Amino acid sequence: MIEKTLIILKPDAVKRKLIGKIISRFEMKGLNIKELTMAKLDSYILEKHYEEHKNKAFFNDLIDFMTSGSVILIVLEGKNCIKTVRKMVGATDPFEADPGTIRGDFAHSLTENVIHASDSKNSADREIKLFKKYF
Ligand code: FUP
Repeated sequence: MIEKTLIILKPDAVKRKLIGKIISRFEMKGLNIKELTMAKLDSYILEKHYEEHKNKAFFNDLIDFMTSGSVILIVLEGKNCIKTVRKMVGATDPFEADPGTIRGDFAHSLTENVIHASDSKNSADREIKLFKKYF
């Protein structure tokens, strides 16, 4: 099934000049870039984006990190795109993420873990709508 998913290349990826390498992986996999923009996100939209984590101890650190610099927002499209991209991204904790995955290869912090990718069709639909104003 052809699907769309939302990717955020986080402030650490931009600061560490990793965005080209990461985007290149999606291109090599044959996924299509439907939208791509650089933006500085505010805490209002991020609190909505991460609302499932509102009561977690790491929530404030996560919002501070995500507002600490520019991000790249991308809508990718392709066959079984949501599951494929999640596999390419790897586990949330970079020390659990397999080598060959984006987090496994590039991330070394649980909060500053380089990339976000929608985890289901419902999340993808919700997140693409939430960030639509930036495209
Ligand atoms: P993921 O879907 O892999 O991005 O992971 P989650 O939705 O579980 O978590 C969202 C973000 O919260 C992660 F990318 C990093 C951050 N996080 C922490 O900082 N500490 C934790 O213990 C768990 C997640």
